[in-house]
Amino acid sequence: MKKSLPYLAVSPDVEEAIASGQPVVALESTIISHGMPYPENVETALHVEQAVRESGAVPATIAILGGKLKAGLSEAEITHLGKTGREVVKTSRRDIPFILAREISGATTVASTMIIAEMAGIRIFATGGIGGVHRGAAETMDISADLQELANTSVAVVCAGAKSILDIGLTLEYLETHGVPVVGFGTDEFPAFYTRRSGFGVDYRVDSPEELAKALKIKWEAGLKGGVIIANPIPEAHEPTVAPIQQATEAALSEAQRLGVKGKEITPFLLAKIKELTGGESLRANVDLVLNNARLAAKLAVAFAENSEPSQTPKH
Ligand code: PSU
Ligand code: MN
Repeated sequence: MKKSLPYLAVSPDVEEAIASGQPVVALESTIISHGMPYPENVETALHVEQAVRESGAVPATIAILGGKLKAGLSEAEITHLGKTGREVVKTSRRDIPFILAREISGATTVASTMIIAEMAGIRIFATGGIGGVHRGAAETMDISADLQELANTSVAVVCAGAKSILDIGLTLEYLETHGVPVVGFGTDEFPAFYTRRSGFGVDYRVDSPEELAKALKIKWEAGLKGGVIIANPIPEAHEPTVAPIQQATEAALSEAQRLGVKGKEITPFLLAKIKELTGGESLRANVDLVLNNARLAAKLAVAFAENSEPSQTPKH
């Protein structure tokens, strides 16, 4: 299907894959510019792309560059985002028109990556963790725009759950209200990003990409628009010791409060602080879980593409 959306620029390999019904996995770019330090951010982004390829799908890293919504970045573009880091504008739904109009670089969050993926015709997206309802949201009303996007935009997001910097219980309540299914891949428990357990359950446990692909296809075929969260816990072998991560999280939250960090700055601030306080342990876990999510997303994209074969192709 050829798209002629005026601001969308899909790279040739991604375009070709979409046109021929090959599996494609969308990847976000705020994790590159704001989620990890240089050079680990660039190395990770390139490894993630490689992991997607090795698992049989085409990676489409998404960002806004030079007045275009780009799906599929070159190594040079990924390096630019990683080196420029927090100077790149963290771009959610509200920011998109201004970043395009000014023709400056925008790193896409989960929300804006979903928007651009859907425009391009990509249904499967891998990231680290989603934004959510922040602790203290009853006062601050800080609820990530990611949740609203999941309510409306038809893309499945593979993530390692939501970080304990958030209020995980309220995040799950919000998702329930907005009709977003929360699926545990091989787990009954919603994972807490760096760690495998949160104490909260998932709506459905699914144990194979095929079963997941079938449910996604049915959801969208039935006209039920909106996203799906596929929560994929960090592998046991890579899970850091829980207590130091929790201590660092609490300390980072107090520090943010003391300094009055607010709005879109909070998530990047907390990630950087937790990394510092854990001596890099959280970053190592972050890299591992993103790779793990990329592999699952690719397998899911493969199953989804098989399931979605155009009807002229005879089926077994
Ligand atoms: N979670 C992570 N790493 C990240 C982010 C979330 O583990 O880099 C980024 C994602 O891009 C997500 C965004 O969409 O933070 C959420 O920001 P906010 O909380 O301001 O909505
Ligand atoms: Mn926020």
